[in-house]
Amino acid sequence: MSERLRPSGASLFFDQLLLPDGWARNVRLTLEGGRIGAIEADATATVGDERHAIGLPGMPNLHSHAFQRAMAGLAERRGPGTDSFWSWRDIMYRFVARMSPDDVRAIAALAYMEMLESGFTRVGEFHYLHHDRDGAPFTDPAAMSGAIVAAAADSGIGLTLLPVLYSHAGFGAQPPHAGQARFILSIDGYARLIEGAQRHAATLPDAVVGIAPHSLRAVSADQLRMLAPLAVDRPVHIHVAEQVKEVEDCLAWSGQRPVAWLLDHVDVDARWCLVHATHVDAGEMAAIARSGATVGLCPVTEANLGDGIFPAGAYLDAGGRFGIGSDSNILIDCAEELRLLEYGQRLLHRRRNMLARQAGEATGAALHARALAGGAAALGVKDGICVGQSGDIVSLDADHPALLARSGDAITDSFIFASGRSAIDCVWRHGIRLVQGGRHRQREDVVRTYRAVLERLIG
Ligand code: NGQ
Ligand code: ZN
Repeated sequence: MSERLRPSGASLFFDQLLLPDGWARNVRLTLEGGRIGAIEADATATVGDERHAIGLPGMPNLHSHAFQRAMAGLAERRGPGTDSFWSWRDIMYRFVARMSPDDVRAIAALAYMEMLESGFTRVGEFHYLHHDRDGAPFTDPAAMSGAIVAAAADSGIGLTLLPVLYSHAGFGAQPPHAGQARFILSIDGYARLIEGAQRHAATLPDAVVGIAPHSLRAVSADQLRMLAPLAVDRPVHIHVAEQVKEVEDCLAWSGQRPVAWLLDHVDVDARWCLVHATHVDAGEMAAIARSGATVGLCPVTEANLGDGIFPAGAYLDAGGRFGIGSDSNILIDCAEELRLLEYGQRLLHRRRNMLARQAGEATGAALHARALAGGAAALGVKDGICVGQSGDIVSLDADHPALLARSGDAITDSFIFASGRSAIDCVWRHGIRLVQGGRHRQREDVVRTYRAVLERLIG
């Protein structure tokens, strides 16, 4: 972490603060060395306390491909055929072919700054761009992971780095396409990458390094088995069942649907995050719930890429756990991910308050609490504002019109459905106030560097 983002001691006083067992009033919270030192509810503010009206825990963003932020909006023009996820991916491959580690650092720093400004305080970076532009490994095989770690340090966001194993173009270990050359690793190369990534990540205050087989398309059944020893005690993330074509190809290859195949052949447990899992049947949903795994939902990207709508209500009925991610970073907005998750269900079922589970439950507050718990589990950290935890806190502007005369869960509901990020005032991450008045402290520098990179990549 750079000098300018060093944590210091501070005491914060919130009129209302969302703690693990609900909203508390008049809460005095001390920060020590980046962590929460003490929490006292029904307290009296003392001189020197920094006063804020409303505070919530920062949200984990469990799935990001940071570099894709730079092409957001550039794949929205109709092509000659039927545009799909796969035609978007061709455009994305052409874009990624040009990026250097410094480019990735600048783009990721911009994306992470925007995440912080929207209320995300930790990112799960599902990182598969490993090699140089000609497909050859860098001298440091983890150089690109180093660029991601540097971007996390530049922005101050918490990082769960998920270096990705990518070896094949399709089910049954098909040879990779030319456009995938920068991603390709063997199991041995992957083990070295994890070591290198761990070395880079050790420079951050509370980084986690996990394991990420890209998908059942890109990693063979044998490779999945060989990953098991590397995966001990780490988060494990995989893309699964995002597109109907993937379900069809998996059925043709194995006779099973992707989630069913995964749960049958691999020991999936609470360390796992199944990203998307859009196309699941009732049996698969129940099996995911039993495994304790988290489903990583990315509603904005899933809408943008035409993936489909995850059956979230039925999945919650089955007792399933989920978190949210910004994936392609077409738009970076924590509240919007939660809002669209609920709205997809409303549009599909023509009902309201779909993801609250019982009468009287506040929908936005319930979504927020579930995504917080699921996201933290998926990223290998503890959730919520508790003593000993990293000081990852978001304050809201109580004078925002959408929040006037609100208290308790009505605040969370109004934030998610009625104001979104425009109500965010400050964001602390590891005890440092990185965002104030909705703007990151390093916004100008980060945007200046990003602008130079974009002018070269696109201009
Ligand atoms: C990715 N993104 O890895 O960036 C993928 C596209 C693929 C999403 N799945 C590539 N949303 O899945 O083959
Ligand atoms: Zn993804």
